[in-house]
This record gives sequence, C-alpha cells and structure tokens, in this order.
Amino acid sequence: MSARNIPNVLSIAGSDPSGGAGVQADIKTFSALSCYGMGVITALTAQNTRGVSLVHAVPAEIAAAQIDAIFSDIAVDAVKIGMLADPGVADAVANSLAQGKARNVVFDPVLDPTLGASANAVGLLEAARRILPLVDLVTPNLQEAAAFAGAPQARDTEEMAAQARALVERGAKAALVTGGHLAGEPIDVLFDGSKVRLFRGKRIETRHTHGTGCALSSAIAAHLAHGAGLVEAIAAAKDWLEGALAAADALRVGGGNGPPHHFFALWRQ
Ligand code: PXL
Repeated sequence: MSARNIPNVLSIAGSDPSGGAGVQADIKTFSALSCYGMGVITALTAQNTRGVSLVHAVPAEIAAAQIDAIFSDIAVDAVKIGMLADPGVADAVANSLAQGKARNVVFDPVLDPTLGASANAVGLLEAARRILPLVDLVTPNLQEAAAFAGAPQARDTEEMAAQARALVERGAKAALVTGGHLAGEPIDVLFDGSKVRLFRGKRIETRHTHGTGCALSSAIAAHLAHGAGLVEAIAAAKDWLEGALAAADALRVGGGNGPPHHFFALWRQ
C-alpha cells in the first residue's frame, strides 16, 4: 500500500453515464470503501436504467495510453477490469498490464450482447482468455462462466466449481463464479487454485440491480487493496453489496433497473 495508508484503486472499464455500472459505479465503490478511485475508460456507452442504446469502444492506443499514464506515475494497489468491448482494446489492456506492476487484479468479464459483445463475440472471448493469466481473481456470472467453458450454464454448485477450476487451468490465480441468477438462494463458488469454497448470500428483493457485478468486483478489489486476503475480501464485499442492494429503494434512480446505493453506510437519509 502507498505510504499514506489510503490505497489507490484503478478501474479499467466502460462508461455508464447513468452512474449505476461501469467506471462510474466502480469509483463510487472504491470511494465508499475508503480507497482513492481512478478510471481508465475502455468504451463509451449511452444508457440509462431502462437499457443500452449505444456502445463505442475507444481506439486501442487510447486505452493503452491511459493505463501507461497511471502506471508511470501512481502506485496502484489494486485493479478492477470490466467491460473491454473490443478485442483490440482487450489486447492493449493485456499488454499494458503485463508491462506495468499491477497487483491485486480482479477481472469481471463483460460478455453481454446488449453491451456490444455480440459484434465481436468470438474475438472478445479469445481476448478475455488472454487476460486470464494476468489476473488474481476472475468473477464471471453463470452466463459468462459458461461462455468461457464453452459449456451449458451451470445449474448447481458442483458445475459452478468445475467451471471455476477450468478458469484457473486457463491461468487465472482464482475464480469466483457468481450465482445471483441461480434459482433459490444465491451461492457464489470460489476455486482458489487448491480449494473450493462456497459463499452463501441473502437474496435481496429489489429490482435495482443495475451494476451489481461491477460493484461486487470493485468491492473485492478495494478490500484486497486494503490488505485483506482473498476469502476475507470476497466475504466483506458480499456483505457490503447486500447492504447496498437492501438500501437501493432509497435512491430510486430512473424508471427501470436502478443502481444499488453505494453510499448506504455513509449518507444521512
Ligand atoms: O454490469 C456490466 C456492465 C459493465 N460495464 C458497463 C455497463 C455494465 C452494465 O450495464 O454499463 C459500462
């Protein structure tokens, strides 16, 4: 950690102008968890709580230049990688990270066709696979884990564990397959290279889940930056996210699927 005891955490992700997902949500998460937040933008989106209308990846050299600007000047205590949007951008991120001294790298792969992945589905998946050896933790949801595995979506924790293991075989140090979309209680499955561990969560009744994956992966990165171990960081991030989801109805941003309340523990209502 940097000498002043406030960790510096970088998000490399897309912009969500409505502030619920992407770099905006990541920086809110870092800030809520007492980190100095930074953001490298990989893609511009036009979206709100009702949907995404446009995705425009930045030129690969601009992604690379932003990352180089950060690493040539600032000690980075953790990195969260989100939406990469384009195989060229993904490769630029991989190259820049390999050169920089990135630690505590958490990769939340975004392979959602509504977020621009469809045009480049195969190329983006292959590029995402090239990032795996650079990351300490990858956090796919059920759909993304299935895409990586080239297999049907996992239906139970054993199948989730097998897909987490496959991601570690492909080079990630650890993999957390998130089970928010499982029927029943949500369970996330971690394979850390030696052991499988289950994280049981509470299902929070709210329609405001926009950017939940972004918030979880960023919260894990923030706790790693503070020096937590992997299991401790995941458990703390999940606790915090449950609080943010439970408080989401206080925000009620927009008419659709709104964001969790990143600052639920800090703001007076
Ligand atoms: O949660 C996935 C995600 C990632 N990145 C950006 C997004 C979203 C979801 O809306 O907008 C920029």
